[in-house]
Amino acid sequence: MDDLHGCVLALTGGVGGAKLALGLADVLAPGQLHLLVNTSDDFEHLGLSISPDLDTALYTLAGVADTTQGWGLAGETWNTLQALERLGGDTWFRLGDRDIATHLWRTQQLAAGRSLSEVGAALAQRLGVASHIHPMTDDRVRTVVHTASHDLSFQQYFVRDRCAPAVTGFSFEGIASARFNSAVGDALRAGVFSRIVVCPSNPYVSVDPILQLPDLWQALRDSAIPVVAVSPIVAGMALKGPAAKMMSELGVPATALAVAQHYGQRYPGLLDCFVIDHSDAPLAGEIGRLGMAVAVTSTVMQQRQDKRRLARFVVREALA
Ligand code: FO1
Repeated sequence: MDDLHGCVLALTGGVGGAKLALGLADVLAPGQLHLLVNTSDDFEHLGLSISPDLDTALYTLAGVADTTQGWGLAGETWNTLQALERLGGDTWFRLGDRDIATHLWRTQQLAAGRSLSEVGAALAQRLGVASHIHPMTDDRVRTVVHTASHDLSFQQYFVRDRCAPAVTGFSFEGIASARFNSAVGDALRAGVFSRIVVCPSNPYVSVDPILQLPDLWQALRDSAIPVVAVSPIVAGMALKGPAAKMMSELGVPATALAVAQHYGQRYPGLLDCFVIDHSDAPLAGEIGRLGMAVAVTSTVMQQRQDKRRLARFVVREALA
């Protein structure tokens, strides 16, 4: 177990980021990991308030996630969805029987006036998770996916349409008036964190909505805490999900260099170190010229030991 003399704040989206989050939870002392999780994929469906990325983090750290698909619960059954299908209801978003309990409970608690943070903390406590899982905001922010012909909500694009439409851009409805998570703001000011990690999540639809919350990236930059980001693109392919496809549709080469340029241009001075895979080592010189340190290691996380090894690397060796 690594005693860093401080906590780690990790910014994450869904399945790809949760892998490194699990490695970080494994190598840090209990309670030392704080996750700041994207909530712009959240949506209301069948009358339920669904927070996919918060639940992916929660289930992964609780050791109850379906590790094959990356989201939802292991050993899930689908009776409710099958019954709904017979009724002619909407079944494109697959909600398992036990997962539905989480959404029912969250929906009820939010309707009773509790915040997303309070509900998340209670869920984490009940599932025995020692890490702190913070929604990026308690306010409503929703990703809008733009295509040449129409706009889509994120889950319509991602799940219903299986990322098939070519994207032309993204916007985050509600972001201008959203306030970033106050517990994370307090912890930043109190000097609780010794390292900030940007997980290998999708830069456009997972990390951008977090960093574009008013004042957040500037607060992280000005904190003087080292910020280390892991590239979600390895050898021209996304570790998980549609990041590489999105990049080529946006006219950006699907490379680790382009991800570093994206972060460098949008959030100047934020990243102290960019971690890339051995297969992308030839890009190190050009990334370094963007004004950040570059660290090269194995970033593909298949086994639990890969997650722990990368976690140790980002908290200990990168920037050492
Ligand atoms: N992803 C899918 O690809 N198909 C699904 O039917 C689906 C259902 C689902 C239910 C609950 C939940 O918490 C997550 C779910 N996800 C599903 C994952 C989710 O849509 C994405 O992983 C994230 O929004 C992207 O970060």
